[in-house]
Amino acid sequence: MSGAAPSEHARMANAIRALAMDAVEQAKSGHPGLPMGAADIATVLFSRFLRFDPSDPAWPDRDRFVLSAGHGSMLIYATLHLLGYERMTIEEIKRFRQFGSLTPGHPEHGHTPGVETTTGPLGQGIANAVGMAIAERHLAAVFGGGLVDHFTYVLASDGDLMEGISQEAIALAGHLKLARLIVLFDDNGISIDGPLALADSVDQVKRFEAAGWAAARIDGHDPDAIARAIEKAKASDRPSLIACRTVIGFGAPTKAGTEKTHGSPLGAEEVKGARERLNWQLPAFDVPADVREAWRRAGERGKPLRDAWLKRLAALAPAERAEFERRISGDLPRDKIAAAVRGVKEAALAAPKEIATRVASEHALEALTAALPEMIGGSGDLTGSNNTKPKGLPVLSAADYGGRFIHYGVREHGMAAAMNGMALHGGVIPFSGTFLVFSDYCRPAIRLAALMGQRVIHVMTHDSIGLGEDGPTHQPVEHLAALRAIPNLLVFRPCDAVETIECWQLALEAKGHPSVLALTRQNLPLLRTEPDARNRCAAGAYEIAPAAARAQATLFATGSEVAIAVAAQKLLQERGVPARVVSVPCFELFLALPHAERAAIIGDAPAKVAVEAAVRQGWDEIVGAEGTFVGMSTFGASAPYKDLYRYFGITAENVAEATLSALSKLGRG
Ligand SMILES: Cc1ncc(C[n+]2csc(CCOP(=O)(O)OP(=O)(O)O)c2C)c(N)n1
Repeated sequence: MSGAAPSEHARMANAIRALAMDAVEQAKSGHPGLPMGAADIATVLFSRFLRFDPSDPAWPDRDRFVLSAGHGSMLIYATLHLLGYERMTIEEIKRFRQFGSLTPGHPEHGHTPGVETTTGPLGQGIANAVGMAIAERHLAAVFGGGLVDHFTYVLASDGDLMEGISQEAIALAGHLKLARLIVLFDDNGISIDGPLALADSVDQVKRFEAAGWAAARIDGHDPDAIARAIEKAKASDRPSLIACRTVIGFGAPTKAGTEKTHGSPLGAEEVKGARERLNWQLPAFDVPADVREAWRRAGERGKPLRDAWLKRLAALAPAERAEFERRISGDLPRDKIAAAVRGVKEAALAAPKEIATRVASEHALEALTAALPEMIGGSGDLTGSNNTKPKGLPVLSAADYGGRFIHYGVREHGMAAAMNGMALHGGVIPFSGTFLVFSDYCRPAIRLAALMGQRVIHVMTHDSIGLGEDGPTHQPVEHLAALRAIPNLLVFRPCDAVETIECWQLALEAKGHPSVLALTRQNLPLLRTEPDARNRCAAGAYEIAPAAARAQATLFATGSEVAIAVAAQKLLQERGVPARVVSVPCFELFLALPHAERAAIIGDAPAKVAVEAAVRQGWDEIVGAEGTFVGMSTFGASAPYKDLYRYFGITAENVAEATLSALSKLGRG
């Protein structure tokens, strides 16, 4: 691979530096230090190694580049502009950080063509990249190296590597021997507070080596050293760290090498001085023709590679090609899903049993993973508890990337972020498991999945005090409310085996949404005993048990509490009070219904009572501020679960009493 002549390289890198300084100056906010310091790394990577084609930013076999230090976003915007990504015009660079521009503060996936993922919260990007590298190896195993054969590169900062999530990601990548993952560490020894030495003294090279990586230390301003290190990393049989020693704010006359360049404009004087030092005596946003030409050539390197790839795709047998294209598009084989759902429902009805919804989920997964080869499961070391490994699903390992179940280890945050990376890569639908209470450990990644509209499916079992003896550290009470607070996330809590398969279907079909399936440890009766081809959960809420006569009360419940509400309905009927029961498997779908449909489901019975073994927050939207709530207001306790339900008053008797008392307050008792 022939490198650019040093002077050309320097001018190409300086173009990134100048655009970054100018854009931050114009926006009066942003981070010039990282783009200026890492410009040499980006120039070598993008002009000599990275495989991409600006005319088709989504080409499936492109190399992935994740700017894990997302605050340095001007690095990627400047680079995309120089490479000729059509929509990344100089006007967009000038509109850095302005509303509606393609150049937001931190690059979000789906916003800017050529940007693979958002990485605002440090550490997420490197963990996303692990998921991308997993997806790449898996699809290569399934479809062959002729179709899938690319690298995943990451530019990570000190902050990324200080975050705990990076340890989970690094350990997983080392274990899985993801040799096509190459992390370029912007080793500038500076973070916001000042020198890194204030807070950190880790030897990153040793740390990565300990996790099974190849690791090297180089001068991050020496293009040949960078190129040699990347070449070596590409040939390694392990993932690689290249610690590139750089100077933050390279070129700034008085501020380079200090935290002053990290996150604020350099100021007119400093920019002027930097232009002199870099020998870049041009007006703001100006790039000379020869430098533009060199970058344009770099941008054209990928076209023949993509053309050759398209030929290989075209030469495939039609069925294989169609399947590859379907999987990359993320479209589901609707008829296969429908048949799987039908089969699971019929089996549940044919032999009604009391089973936990986590077990019902395993039954659902047996059928769904058979129908959808793109589903890749996993668990954070709770496989037997989460029931996310249906029989026969082979393990994905360093020895067999074609497997479809990942033992993520006790690394919930890294798992959730890797799942985001897998979804972002495309061609796979990741699902995985942990306990609902540990959704807190996944939350930053779930939030980003929601922000980026990625279809990842989290099976979260042991979803209430119903888990019993493990006690309050393991018993979620506020988690449903906290998850429901995340925009664009679907939180499902099915009440029986039929609702469980329906919720699975909805989660899979929700292409632009992540989902959480909150499932029980304890057994529940089958409540949906009538054959029904409809997916009733699709409305988010529906009447599961009508009143015997004009309803005096509506009992709303989710998951394990629906059976309790149905038992309360009987008690109320015995007391001459007809009540209806509405199951609410998904708030978000319900609240998205048109007002009239929602009002019809809520109904006009005078008493509205919600039952959920969790805190009340969120329920007022359904039962109103004056409505009644039977649930939790404290942490749980350690005891057999039936004792806990009795102790906390989440029983049919108590629901019936609460309903009668609500009616009497309304003057109807
Ligand atoms: C999870 C998280 N915590 C805090 C921040 C705020 N933040 C942005 S950059 C940064 C650290 C900057 O140091 P470094 O990562 O070395 O970047 P550099 O100064 O080299 O640009 C911090 C704390 C963040 N973006 N994400």
